[in-house]
Amino acid sequence: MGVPLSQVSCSMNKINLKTPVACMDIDSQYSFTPQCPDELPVPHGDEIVPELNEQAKFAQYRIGSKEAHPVHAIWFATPEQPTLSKIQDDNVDVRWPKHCIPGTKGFEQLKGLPHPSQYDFFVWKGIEPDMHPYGSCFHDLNEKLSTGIIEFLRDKGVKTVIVGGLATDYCVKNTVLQLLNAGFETIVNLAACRGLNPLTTSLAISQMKNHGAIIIDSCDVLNTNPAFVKVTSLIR
Ligand code: VGL
Repeated sequence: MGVPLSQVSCSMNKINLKTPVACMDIDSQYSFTPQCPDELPVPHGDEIVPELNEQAKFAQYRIGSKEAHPVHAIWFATPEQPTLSKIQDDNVDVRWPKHCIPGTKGFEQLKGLPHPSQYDFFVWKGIEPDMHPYGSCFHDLNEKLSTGIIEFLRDKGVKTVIVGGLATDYCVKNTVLQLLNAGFETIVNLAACRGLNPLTTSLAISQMKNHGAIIIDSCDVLNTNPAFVKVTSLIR
């Protein structure tokens, strides 16, 4: 994460809690950690688990997402067409190293998180070779094909979502913007996120904030806010 936590202002006084609350663990997979150095290692990406589990204590519903990319995706970077070079197609934008291929270590959920089957709602995305979405709420870049997250949250009457995961500057940012656009009060827990690149992470935090996200340094701030109560449940 590129921005010292102390530089990010916490605006908890703006939170107007309307229960129920959901939390989200976005793409918390080994491909985005230093444990998979040839994939998309996010510095300290493997350190978010305790904070993801902590924020889940404030949520009635826990949602997860994983990237699940095929071995023959069209957007894989090559020596000739490196990472971040542009690719022209309807549902891809830039090239990336291979990552999150089912059956590999990188696809696995970080140790200490629940098994996908234990979540209240879970999404696998990017399974088509020519589709690489970022936000977890839509399968396509044009945001037409819902993954069902928004509908699930609305069905349960959720108004507030606490978000963490990897990476702050890509999938977390896009998911947060989608949730805000759908009308949810969205809290980004920085201690539960890490970014790929310091500059894009800092820009992502500003962008999320400008769109109305509430940025918090960690769950400590929820502990001291009487509007938030811890809930107990089997997977927390
Ligand atoms: C991500 C870049 C490429 C992410 C996924 O999960 O943030 N970033 N694929």
